[in-house]
Amino acid sequence: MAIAKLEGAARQAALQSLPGWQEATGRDAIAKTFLFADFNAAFGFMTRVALEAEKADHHPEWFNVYNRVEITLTTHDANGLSERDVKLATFIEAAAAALGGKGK
Ligand code: H2B
Repeated sequence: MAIAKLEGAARQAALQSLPGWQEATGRDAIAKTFLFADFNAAFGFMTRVALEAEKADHHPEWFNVYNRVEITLTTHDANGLSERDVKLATFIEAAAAALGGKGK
């Protein structure tokens, strides 16, 4: 299913509302790394994000080592960034804050 790419002023506004998220190099995606106190907190965070991702049918690309979670968001069905990534990133920000995560 085709989904609209996020472009122009709407894209700039969305990115400004997401502190610490960087445009990925070489692809149309955004990325952020979070650090937690320990694995328990990191995995608790990932669990919250996983349940939300499944509910929204929009899933992160991510990598975890102990207390670090590296996340990349893009919309495969748009071949780039879409409003769905902004929505998930906004949820991720709240979940990270709730679990004491800090952007790296
Ligand atoms: N996640 C992401 N990040 N992008 C997508 O385009 C996407 C997804 N599409 N999760 C969904 C699943 C799609 O493949 C299923 C069939 O709805």
